[in-house]
Amino acid sequence: MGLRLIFSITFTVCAFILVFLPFSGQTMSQKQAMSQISGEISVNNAWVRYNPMSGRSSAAYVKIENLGNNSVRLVGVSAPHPAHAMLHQTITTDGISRMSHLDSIDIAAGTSFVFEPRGAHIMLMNMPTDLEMKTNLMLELSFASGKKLEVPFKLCPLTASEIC
Ligand SMILES: [Cu+2]
Repeated sequence: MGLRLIFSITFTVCAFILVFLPFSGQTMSQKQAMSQISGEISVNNAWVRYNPMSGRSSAAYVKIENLGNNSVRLVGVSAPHPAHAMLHQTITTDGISRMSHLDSIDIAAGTSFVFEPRGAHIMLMNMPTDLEMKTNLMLELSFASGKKLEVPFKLCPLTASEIC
């Protein structure tokens, strides 16, 4: 009886390790691949809702985390030629959404700012129409301190509501 119980516990533990370890390992490496840390700034989930159709405008989203003790100010984003990028906010009043330009974004110490669909976004204009899906678009984030951070943004389809 006692031996059976020990065997059963051992089996359960082994099964648990076999079943869950590969998955937790995979999740960790995926998270690491998506996260980029430079000094006090951590960047996660950088992606573009890529619109290769007419108009050539797309939007980029990212989470920027300030791990430091001082506030940081994002003052601009630049995109590779011929595209150009702007900081935008979507404001919905009485059911009507419109976009407004943001000059800068302050991120207080220990907090994060999230660019996401229906909220703040990095507006991309004059985008090339022939980019390969799931490749990366390199955007450069500029901060008031003079720091510049080059970040790979994954190209995702128009239907995506989060990183693909
Ligand atoms: Cu916009």
